[in-house]
Amino acid sequence: MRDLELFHAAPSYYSMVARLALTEAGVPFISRLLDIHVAKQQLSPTYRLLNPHLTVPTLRGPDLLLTDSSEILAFAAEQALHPWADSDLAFRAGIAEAVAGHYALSIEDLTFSKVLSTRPWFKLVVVRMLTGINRSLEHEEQRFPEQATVLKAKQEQNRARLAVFRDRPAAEVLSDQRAQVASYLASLPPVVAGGWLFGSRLSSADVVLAVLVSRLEMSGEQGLLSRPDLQQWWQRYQQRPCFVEADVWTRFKRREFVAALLQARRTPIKA
Ligand SMILES: N[C@@H](CCC(=O)N[C@@H](CS)C(=O)NCC(=O)O)C(=O)O
Repeated sequence: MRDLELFHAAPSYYSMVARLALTEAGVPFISRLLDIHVAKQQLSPTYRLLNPHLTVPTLRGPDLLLTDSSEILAFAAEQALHPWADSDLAFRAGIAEAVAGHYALSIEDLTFSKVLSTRPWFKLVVVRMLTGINRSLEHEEQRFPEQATVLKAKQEQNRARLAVFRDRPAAEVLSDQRAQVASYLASLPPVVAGGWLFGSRLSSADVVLAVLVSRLEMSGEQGLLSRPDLQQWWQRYQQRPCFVEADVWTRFKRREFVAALLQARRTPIKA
């Protein structure tokens, strides 16, 4: 497989899933950074043609276009140089369930409600930002009527975000998210010492769990990882060279955040 390009953002959760999955699978990719926070390159006309969800990550190859991290994860599992537990029929259903359970969580609600519950002034910033984005998406609809469907869908997504972050108390959203994460973690299979979630080989479920636990740690919510077997699993996962190589954030890295934004702006997206 040659010349795969990964469009991603350094601090983005689902970009980390894609980076970790591809790195663990030994699938090389060319990094194409996007500034999704300030310049909002994910909303640009060029990127809209690439990924109709207007989100990162996207994986593009000569005969390949994957526009969701779950697709990139499945692709990595198929391509893995050293087969993952996903290739074992006995584990397939369990892994699929663990991965689907992870995707049913709202990482954005968890992250933002945590930030808003500790820094209430941030609410105004989020509300203004989402309202401003929707105004410019409406404007874009006039300029690019052929892209109206994707532009309308994004506005709808932002309205749903406003309904959570503007209209619901952050503490209540956070408490819901904590309960959901706790019940997800409780549903995972017991980890045998020295092994991974599904036996002695890594799986897609380990990849998403590693990114989830990293986000819990970054949000100061690592207390949710109360199971001793999962705590040991986490200690071991962090030792994996791929975890470091994939740049999975367990804390907010301010300098890297700015450096990635600058790099993204220097390298515009090519259709
Ligand atoms: N289901 C998608 C979710 C991707 C997603 O929400 N990405 C976030 C960053 S972690 C994003 O691009 N946000 C920018 C936006 O929504 O405008 C996936 O798994 O790839």
